Amino acid sequence: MRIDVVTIFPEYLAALDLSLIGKARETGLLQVAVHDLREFTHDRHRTVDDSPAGGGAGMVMRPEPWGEALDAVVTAGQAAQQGVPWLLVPSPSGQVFDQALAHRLAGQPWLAFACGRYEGIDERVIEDAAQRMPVLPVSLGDYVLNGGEVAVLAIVEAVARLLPGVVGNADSLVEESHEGGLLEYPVYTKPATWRGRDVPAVLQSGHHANIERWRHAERLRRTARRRPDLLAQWLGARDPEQVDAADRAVLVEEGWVLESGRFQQVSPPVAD
Ligand code: JFT
Repeated sequence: MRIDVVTIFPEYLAALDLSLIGKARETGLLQVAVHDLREFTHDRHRTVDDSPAGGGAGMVMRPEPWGEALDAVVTAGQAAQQGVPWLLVPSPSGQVFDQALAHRLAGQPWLAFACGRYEGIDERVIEDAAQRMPVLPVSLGDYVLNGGEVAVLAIVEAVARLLPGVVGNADSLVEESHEGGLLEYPVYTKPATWRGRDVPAVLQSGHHANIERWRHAERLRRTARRRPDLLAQWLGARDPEQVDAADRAVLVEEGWVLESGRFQQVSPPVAD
């Protein structure tokens, strides 16, 4: 996969040299090129911003450097790739990035990212790019960042680890994909007792069926406590009769009961 990133803070993307992503780049599974937007300015101050049309607070990124930068990315990439990249534009107003989108992106040969700052990028840049390539405005989540760079780091990491050969242990990905819709179970390692706290006895029993049952129950418990939105989705995908007695017991412990054919939360979950 090829990834191009345009930013006014290329040093911010230095983290992509490290760890699994750095390794994937060394082995050629991933090609990453980071471009400094200011290289596409022509004035002595290398200006990338100007005041907002119509007035208002802050500054907006001017379209001309963006137009030239994205033209250069497409032209340079086309030597090696056929076609055009998908252009991802981090934005507080984008579709929220999730694992399903990570999987779709992992199936693409070429991604480009336009990292803005200030109040955002002149909208005509997005409209113009969309005439030549698929453009996806994406948000990392419902909180406020100062620009797109952190979103790019997160998205590139989420996508790269799905590429065959990038995550060393293929079992990790298989395990994650199964039992979709619930949070992860808690994990422990040695020593068996630490500061008076024991690793749960079942995990030391060697009884694999009991371990699987316990882990599933803990996933359900955590999801009920921390993510009632995910639990509602998980329950929505099953008939109440498909929820077995052990799962029902966990749900009741966490304040969910079967009432008029539906599981409902009856008491707020206790703090964890
Ligand atoms: C914030 C952002 C994401 C994501 C891109 C650009 C400028 C600053 C800003 C903040 C609030 C309102 C502009 C960005 C994000 C997220 C992404 C930009 N800003 N307007 N904030 N929060 N989850 N992705 Cl360009």
